[in-house]
Amino acid sequence: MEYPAVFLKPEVHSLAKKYVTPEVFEEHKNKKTSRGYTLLDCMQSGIQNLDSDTGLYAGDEECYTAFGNVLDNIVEDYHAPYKIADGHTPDMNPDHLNCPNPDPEGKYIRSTRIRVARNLKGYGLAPNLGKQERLDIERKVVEVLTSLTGDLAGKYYPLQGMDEATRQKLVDDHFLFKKGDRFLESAGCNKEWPEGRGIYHNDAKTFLVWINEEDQLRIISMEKGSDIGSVFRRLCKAVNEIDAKLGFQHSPGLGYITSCPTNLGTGMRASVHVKIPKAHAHPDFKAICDKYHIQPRGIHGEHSESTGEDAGVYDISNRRRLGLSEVRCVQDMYDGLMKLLEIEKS
Ligand code: ADP
Ligand code: DAR
Repeated sequence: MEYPAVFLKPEVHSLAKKYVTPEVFEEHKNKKTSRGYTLLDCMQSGIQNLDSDTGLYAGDEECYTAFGNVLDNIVEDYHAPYKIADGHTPDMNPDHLNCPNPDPEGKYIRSTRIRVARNLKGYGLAPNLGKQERLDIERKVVEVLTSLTGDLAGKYYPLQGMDEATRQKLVDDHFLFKKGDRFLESAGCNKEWPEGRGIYHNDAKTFLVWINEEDQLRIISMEKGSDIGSVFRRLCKAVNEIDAKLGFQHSPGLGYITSCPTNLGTGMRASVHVKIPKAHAHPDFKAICDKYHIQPRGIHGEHSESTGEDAGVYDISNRRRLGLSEVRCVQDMYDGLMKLLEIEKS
């Protein structure tokens, strides 16, 4: 196995390139996890997508410790200033949240969504799952979800056999994932698509679970408007019930294990879709997002732009997910959002 020559190109700026130098690659290139995954396997997305920021997906939880401190370096770079030795502390108690509704009149915020990523113990991660494993995961998770009651009660809709109009409407209405993007494609997450993939949701579509996209589970709470407390309370209730019935990959230093290092820890992304054209145009917009650990996106999923009638509406979410609790993740989003709304209004 040879060091990927594309990494020598100046336009490649990924964390994989930064920390997998030719010397580091030589040291670890022949190592394999017990599921047979190599460092080169992990780097495929960053090799095939030169614009990657991270450029690496773990094929199983051993990847995080099998290649020396390569992944530790990537994790501690993205989630700075967290140090893995410090240990990750969770907090999913909604009473600890201090997020009064920021826009009760609905002048700016269209909708709120908070999601966490989870992966079952005893399986690989999305880039390195066999077809039968994916089907087993789907069966086990659906069995637990369809036992939920109250406002979490709902139905599972497999992608296999879903008519195209229904699928597209779910995607357009921001409920369902698109077929994995080019980064996930190169990482190997889209094998045997769409078998073993699907979406569970309640009638109101305020509680949803994606199965076998980038992670085995994405547990989602969302609703129109900006009642962040309500969205977080629903998510905490659902996660506590699901965590009690399924065992998830987890470690003291990395928290919940995910395929992408950026999602480790809480696996949580708390977002609002908010109309802030003036704040976005402000010369300090990027500096303010960096200061408040905010990641701006378009509103049609990662790597999308907000155009046409959605121009000026952005997906604003917390960037950090590891080394701070779930309550803090939501507070990060909230504090950054309040600053951006202050600028928008001024
Ligand atoms: P994630 O990493 O959480 O999967 P993506 O950016 O890929 O995030 O978005 C997944 C889907 O969730 C997309 O359809 C996106 O439009 C939708 N979405 C994300 N945040 C919100 C929000 N606050 N309100 C409504 N839809 C949202
Ligand atoms: N664009 C890829 C993905 C990084 C974070 N997003 C995830 N995991 N969906 C990159 O390596 O930059």
